[in-house]
Amino acid sequence: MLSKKLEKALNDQMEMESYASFLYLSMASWFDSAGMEGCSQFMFRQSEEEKEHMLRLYHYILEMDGKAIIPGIKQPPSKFKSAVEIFKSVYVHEQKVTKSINNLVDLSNKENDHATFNFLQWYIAEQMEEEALMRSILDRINLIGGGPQSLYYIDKEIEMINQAEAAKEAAEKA
Ligand code: OFO
Repeated sequence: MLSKKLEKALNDQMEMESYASFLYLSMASWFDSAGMEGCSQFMFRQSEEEKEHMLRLYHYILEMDGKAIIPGIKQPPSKFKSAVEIFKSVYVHEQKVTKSINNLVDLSNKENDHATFNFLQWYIAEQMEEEALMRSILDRINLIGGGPQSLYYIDKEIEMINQAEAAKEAAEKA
């Protein structure tokens, strides 16, 4: 059984994951309009991942006899300055999510809720991976630099990363 405080905090996290899903979907749409298909597919897959993160919380709350409240999601931005700015802001957003997960872990400790503490370990590992992935994308974008065809090369690079991530996910699910 979840404490009321923890139930509320897990529901708030559902909202955060849902917002990330919509934000990344909006970025996927922007990339598609910019003709950057590789980046668009990457952000679409990230969006789906965030939805899965939200659903994982949903199922856990129900399993713990709590009430999962389906959140209203505020509209994410639809205009972005550039591809580089998008990846920078994804990194910042992921850091924000990590902080929120860390706060949840602290709360589960305070409430002496070992089951929730254990459940949250998956998110800790996931956030470490997500942050590392974003850092490596930003490093590669830096290496590509700002030459005339840089957007083309960024798109190709992200397309390859996306394929590798999709293969990794498929292997984990198999
Ligand atoms: Fe679910 O926040 Fe990113 O990974």
